[in-house]
Amino acid sequence: MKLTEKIQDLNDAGISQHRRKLDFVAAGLSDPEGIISKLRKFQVAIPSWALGTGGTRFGRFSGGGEPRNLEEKIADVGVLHALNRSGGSISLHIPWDIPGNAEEIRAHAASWGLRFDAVNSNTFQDQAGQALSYKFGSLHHVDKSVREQAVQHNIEVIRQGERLGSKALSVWLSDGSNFPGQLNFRSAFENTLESLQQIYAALPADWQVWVEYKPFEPNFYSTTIGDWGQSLLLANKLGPKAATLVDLGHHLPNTNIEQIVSLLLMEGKLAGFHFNDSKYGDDDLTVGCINPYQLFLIFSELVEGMDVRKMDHASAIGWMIDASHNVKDPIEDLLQSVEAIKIAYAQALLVNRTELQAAQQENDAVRCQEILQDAYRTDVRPLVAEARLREEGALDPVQAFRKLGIRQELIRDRGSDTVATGL
Ligand SMILES: [Mn+2]
Repeated sequence: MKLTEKIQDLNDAGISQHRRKLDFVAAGLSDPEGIISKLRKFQVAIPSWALGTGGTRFGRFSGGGEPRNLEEKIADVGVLHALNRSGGSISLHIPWDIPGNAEEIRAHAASWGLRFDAVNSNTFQDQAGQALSYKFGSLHHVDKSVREQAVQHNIEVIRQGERLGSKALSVWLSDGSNFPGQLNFRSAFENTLESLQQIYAALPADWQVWVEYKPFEPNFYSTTIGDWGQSLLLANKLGPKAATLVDLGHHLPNTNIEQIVSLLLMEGKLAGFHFNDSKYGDDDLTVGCINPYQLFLIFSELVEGMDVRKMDHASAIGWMIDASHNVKDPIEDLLQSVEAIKIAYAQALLVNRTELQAAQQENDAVRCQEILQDAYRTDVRPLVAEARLREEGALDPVQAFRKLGIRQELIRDRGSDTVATGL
């Protein structure tokens, strides 16, 4: 029996209870069908590097059945997408993933209903056979020949991405310094800009470059693209095909990320998102596991800002997960992350914008909070489930993954001691 048929069989058992919950929630909403139809279209890209059990710098404990190559990573995303119908694309990291025959890889992905999202370059570690080292950075390096090597790598990633049907290059640099005085900040920035300009010049007409920022780690004194201001400065100097990528974990504690999002949208410079959650730093925890209210507030700004600019929620911005952890089954973790994103999105769609605007005009802070929290405290899970059911996904994706014994099957096929590449 095919996976989709097995999923439908499982759904039958819970369908009447689901209908009762849905009817109850829908009765209190003005346009439940409008929300369901938006949820059906909303897709989140799955990173190839999150399909194996993650590690820490202290160790790594494999759960077994991990993908051994790109084809198996694609198959894992395919299973996830069959279950939740919301993970319809995959984001590759090069050279962790080297697409051999691009035509075959593309066809393989298409057979699972998947396409390729942004491709990610990697100049934060040295690769075997590489002529020059990135020990002291890449695009910002004091030595022009190191910068040139890093530029060439990024251009090669664009070429690989073109063959796969991607439309964006995502650049995250670990470039920075560990000690005061180690680096001339201005030269580092200017070198980075010049390098990015060369990469920008190699972009195909319909491509974008997404510039990611991060305040610290692996460098602990300065990071050359350390915050959204530095990223936006670069994106503005580069031109219309460059924009800022926001990774939720790449902020100092308690940063008001929703405000950053609002202003980047205003400037037309929000490229997309790397979703995860964190308590202390770049923890890469499951989306929504620590601070779901913050996630809702971010989505509330996203929906408001995109609606003002008449942007299509599903396609105008790159939605991606960037998380990895060391104790959960990677597929279950990703299913939880996608679910958290869709819940926050649905809640944000419920915010009564007209009333909020009126309350803001009247400086009625109490009313503003009531309006936001009224949306946040609505149980939208039946709407998310209904959207998934109409796309022939599972009523409860994590339960279906377990009941169908998918991990056990993968361990049988791939072995219990496989280690996914790239982590
Ligand atoms: Mn990221």
